[in-house]
Amino acid sequence: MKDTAQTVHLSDYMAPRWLVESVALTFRLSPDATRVLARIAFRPDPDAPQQPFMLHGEDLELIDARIDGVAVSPTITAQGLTCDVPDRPFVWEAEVEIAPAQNTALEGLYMSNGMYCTQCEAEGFRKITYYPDRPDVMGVFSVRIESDLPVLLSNGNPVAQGAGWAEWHDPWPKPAYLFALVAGDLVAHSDSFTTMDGRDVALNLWVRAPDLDKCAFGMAALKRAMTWDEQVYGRAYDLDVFNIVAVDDFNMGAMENKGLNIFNSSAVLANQATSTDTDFQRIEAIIAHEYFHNWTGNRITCRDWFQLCLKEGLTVFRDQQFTGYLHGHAVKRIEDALVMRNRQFQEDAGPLAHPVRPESFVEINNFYTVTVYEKGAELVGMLKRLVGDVGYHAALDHYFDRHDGQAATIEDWLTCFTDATGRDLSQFKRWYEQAGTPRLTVSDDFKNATYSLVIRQETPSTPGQPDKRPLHIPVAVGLLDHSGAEIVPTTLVELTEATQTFTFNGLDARPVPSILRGFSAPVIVDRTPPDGERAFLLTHDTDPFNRWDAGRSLARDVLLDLIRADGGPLDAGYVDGLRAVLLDRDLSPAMQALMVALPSEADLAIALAEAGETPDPQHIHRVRRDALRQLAQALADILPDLQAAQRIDAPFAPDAAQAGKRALSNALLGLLTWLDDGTAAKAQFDTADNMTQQIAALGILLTFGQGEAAAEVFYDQWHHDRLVMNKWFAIQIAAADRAQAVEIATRLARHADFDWKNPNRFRSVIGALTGNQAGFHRPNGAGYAFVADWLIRLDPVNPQTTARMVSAFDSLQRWDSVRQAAMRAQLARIRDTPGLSGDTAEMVSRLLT
Ligand code: B3K
Ligand code: ZN
Repeated sequence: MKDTAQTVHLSDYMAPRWLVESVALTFRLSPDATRVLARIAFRPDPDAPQQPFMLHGEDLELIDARIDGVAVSPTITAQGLTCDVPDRPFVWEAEVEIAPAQNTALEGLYMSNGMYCTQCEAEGFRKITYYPDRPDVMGVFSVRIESDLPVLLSNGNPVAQGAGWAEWHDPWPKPAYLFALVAGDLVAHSDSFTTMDGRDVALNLWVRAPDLDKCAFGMAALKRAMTWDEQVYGRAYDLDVFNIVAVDDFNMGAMENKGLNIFNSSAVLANQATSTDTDFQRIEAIIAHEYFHNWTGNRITCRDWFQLCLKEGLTVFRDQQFTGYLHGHAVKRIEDALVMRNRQFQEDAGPLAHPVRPESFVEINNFYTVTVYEKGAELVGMLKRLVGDVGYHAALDHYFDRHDGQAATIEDWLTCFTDATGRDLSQFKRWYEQAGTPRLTVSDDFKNATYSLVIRQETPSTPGQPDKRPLHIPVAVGLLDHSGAEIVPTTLVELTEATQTFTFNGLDARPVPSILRGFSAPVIVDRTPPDGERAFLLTHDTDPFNRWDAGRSLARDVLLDLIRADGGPLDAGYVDGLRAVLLDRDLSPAMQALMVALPSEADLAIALAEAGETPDPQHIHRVRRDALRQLAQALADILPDLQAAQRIDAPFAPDAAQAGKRALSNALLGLLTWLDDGTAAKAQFDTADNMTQQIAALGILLTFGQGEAAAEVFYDQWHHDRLVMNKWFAIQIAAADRAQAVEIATRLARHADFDWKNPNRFRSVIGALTGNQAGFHRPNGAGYAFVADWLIRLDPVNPQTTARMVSAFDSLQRWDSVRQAAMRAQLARIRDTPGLSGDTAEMVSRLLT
């Protein structure tokens, strides 16, 4: 345990004096007394500044230490150990004892259902042995595992095995955070892949025997990802085996350990009966993401943890491209923009705001955020727009050629773009350094056949960054005439000044502008469109993203008006627009499903707060529900036929075309339920042969207060399946009426199947309540108290998952003074808990400042 929280600063970076040539580890596995023997060949880097020899280590019992075979007595500190060493290459040997069965934090070596597994990123390797646990120290690892368990895995290629032991060797130098070990009673779903360089790779997905029927989709997704990375980035796999292991107890989605990816079972196991289309898409994306890390993260890693976005932003961007290729780029862009607007913009606007490359941290695990990941990916996308596709791939080729085998920085990355394209990116670099979401205020004018757009940019201050400088922002613009024809196709204008004017000459009439096409930059556009413009764009915009966005912003304004007026009739123009969308045969069902979805309750609260008003979550919930009722009644004549038209007669496939139809069908079913008293939803629940339709029907019935019996049937059907049970817990809370959500969560937290030490199950109950806005933000503070109670209980067991969920309080500035005070009181209660972890303490203190 770290006893004093220390802030680490980017500006303090110092190159390591002691480099690792090779590491040989032996594990003698035992639940309460595992012995780890390490033999590490160190050499001094003559170019690095002199520093005392220090190895990180936490919760280790040192049995024995030697240098070049001679016993030494290092000084043990809270962070590790120091020792006098010769100023020349030497061999360090140490034996330590650890207790994986007692490791509930799920970081380092731990146990899950009788199997051993590891999670080392970011700083978990120091809980396994004493080591320079920093990403710029890369070594070649050999591993021997001794255990009676049948399957013994580590990184790299298998070398030899016998009864009770196995040896592995990873030829690629790597930082310790990519180390992994698994030992368990597992079976493999196996396949193979031949790379473009002719290497035959054995592929294995290791699971517990009852899960073998949930492996085929993940394996197929892996092969699609391997092919795509060869075709699009020219990157092939570089070992003889690629192993994936599914683990039930895992703090996040998955981990890209070299040659041995470890996955939360919810992020890899799937089949038609137990998984929704959303699960399939998420699994495909995560498998691709971890696989893509093999180049962007593993072959080229990060110099230090401040550079986290170097691997995460780029790898998210790559997995977004991959999903877009499989599921349609327009639909994917909308999904990604929703994540940015609903989650990242909120982080950027609240007390947890930080730059994509943070400048300081206490606990790096608290910075695996939507800002580092998703905004980090947006920065890659902007670079690509600025330099074009050819420039982008030239820059990436430079990056892979120059930095292979290195631990790199954002400076290295940007230099590759400059060298490949000649573009000066010094102003663009501010995106990495400056937190907050830029707001573009746009006005326009038409005179003498010239249309001008005046764009002003402003980034609000964020914690620690009161003053912001102008950013280099790519804004994609198109102009339409009044018949909907495109008179200026998508054009990229580059905003670099605080205010800039862009002109388009030789136009016959004032055009209709379509601004920020494809969501070309992660910014907020502030513009009051003339009456009718959004309805026009909803019907005519040739850019699918902006077409959707026009409908979305229209819907938001319609709902905001209703909220302010405390109800009333739904705007007829909006209803007509939606009707046209639903009847438009040129739109895909997936796109129609996105367009028919109303802005979420959180969306509406955010919009009100942005307008300087104080949202009332219960009121928003009521008005939005009434809007849905009105929409259903207004579209009553077309809903049944439309829904019937989405029927799929072909056998189930988790592909984009079928998923789009099911998404639209379920959206329509939600509306139909206002009209048929749940008959169609009940029928769908009873007859569904796939989880997408079964759980959607259950959710709808629960929303209408008719789901109790169905929830029981569902439990009887699925209580043996832990992944489906996570859904069962979560949906009852997510769909609960505002007045009952806390009570339902309280009841479910007493359920015999609520295993709160399992992060997935904890998130399914406690996390689900934080996602039910009207339920969590009850004015009496019961939601806050319930969540705080559980966070206080979980913290000593699993600080990482606790700290992550504390961010549910991030929205506090949005609410009225009573709710704010109640939220602060609960945060203070967490803060004052004796023995609180450093992880949670950092989050709470950032929220309370
Ligand atoms: N790199 C891991 C995340 C590790 C999180 C450590 N707290 C998964 C990923 O982004 O691929
Ligand atoms: Zn990642």
